[in-house]
Amino acid sequence: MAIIFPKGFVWGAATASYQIEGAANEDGRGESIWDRFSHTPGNVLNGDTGDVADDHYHRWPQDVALMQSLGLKAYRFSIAWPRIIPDGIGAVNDAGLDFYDRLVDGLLAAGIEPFVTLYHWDLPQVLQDRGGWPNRDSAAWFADYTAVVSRRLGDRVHNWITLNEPWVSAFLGYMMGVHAPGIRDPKAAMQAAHHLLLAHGQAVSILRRNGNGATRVGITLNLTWVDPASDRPEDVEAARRQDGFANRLFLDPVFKGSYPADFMELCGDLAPQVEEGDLQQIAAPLDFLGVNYYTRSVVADDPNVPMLRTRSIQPEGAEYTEMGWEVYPEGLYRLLRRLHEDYGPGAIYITENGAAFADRVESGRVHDERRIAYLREHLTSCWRAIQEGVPLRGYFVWSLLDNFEWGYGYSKRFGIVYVDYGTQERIPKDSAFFYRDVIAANGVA
Ligand code: IFM
Repeated sequence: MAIIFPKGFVWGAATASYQIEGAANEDGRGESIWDRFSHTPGNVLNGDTGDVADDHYHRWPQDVALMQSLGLKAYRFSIAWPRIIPDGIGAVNDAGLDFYDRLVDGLLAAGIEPFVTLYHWDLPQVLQDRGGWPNRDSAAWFADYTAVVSRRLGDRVHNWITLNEPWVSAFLGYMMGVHAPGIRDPKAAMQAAHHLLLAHGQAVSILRRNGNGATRVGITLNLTWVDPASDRPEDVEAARRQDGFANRLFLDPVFKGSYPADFMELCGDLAPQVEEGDLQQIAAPLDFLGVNYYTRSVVADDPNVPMLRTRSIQPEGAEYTEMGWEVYPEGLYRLLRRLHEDYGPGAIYITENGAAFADRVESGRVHDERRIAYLREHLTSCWRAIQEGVPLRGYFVWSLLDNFEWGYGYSKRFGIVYVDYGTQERIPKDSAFFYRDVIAANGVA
């Protein structure tokens, strides 16, 4: 059966600044929390850093040509805040703005629509030294940065994503300490989550003001489908708690203007300080929701685990990626249906979906059959959701290129294009050719 997508469906690929750019010390770029974190021994596998990464800062024309050769209609990338305002606040570094200006022009000349993410985790280190996201001033810092970027690019960039995965910024960065800035403080993490959302809400009107009337604004959340490990009422309740933490903690304030009461009750003293008017700002109307989906979550009740009282289960017999994530395309279909029914965003984009596998180059080719199967199955889930009325308008594969996978360094390859880190050669994997054919056919054979 052929699966054909609606006319105008946006086919894209996504990346993020620190994961691909390199050129960490060039043209006035300041230090980010990921520079500091990755250069601190013990934080990143093999001591890898983003200093060079894919050298995209220098090779972007070649990368845009590669995108064009695949027929991409859109490209999602992020802006490195420390390139634009190296001290976090104050003086603007024109050379940083110039880089993104050239990239945007290059994309438009190639017929590729830019989708710009303002924050994909590279906070200027100086702002972390002032307390980072747990400091309420962070919302104002972000507003200033948003204004600078959108004044420069708002005439040509129509699609803006304020934040990428604020759940990860707050909880991996400030609670579990496995991401920059490496802090383990649950209370600070909850406050960071709130300030990230506030920063998002305040940025929305700035982006609209600096656009040319065609501006569309969204936020990207990492969302999951949560299943209980069994039908036991305790496990079903555990799944509800997990859903509160993983999904509703961000969806409810953005789309309903309130935090989920059941989750806030669980938080007790850890609940964030929320000021009068914050939630109205956070719930600023959006044009779209960006969804990053990789896997589902299966949980069991576990009274020994503080607060959430849940334990993750890895279902037996399932397929797992190199990240240890279960391949579960049905979860994407169910998630999309649920988002449509419970939150009704005007449009949804899959802003990330993809998988890491242990790719190998053989005679100049990378036969990544498992990635092709992963993509095919997840695209089928997207198509099913569209048939049932979900306003899914586009899909961005994660990722265009193999890149710096945060705490895992360069050990995990998510790209549809292989990167030889020794030579910086780009080798399109079989999945890139598969995706090229999907785009050309506007569907999956
Ligand atoms: O590489 C990351 C990306 O930066 C954010 N979303 C998940 C990806 C895979 O872990």
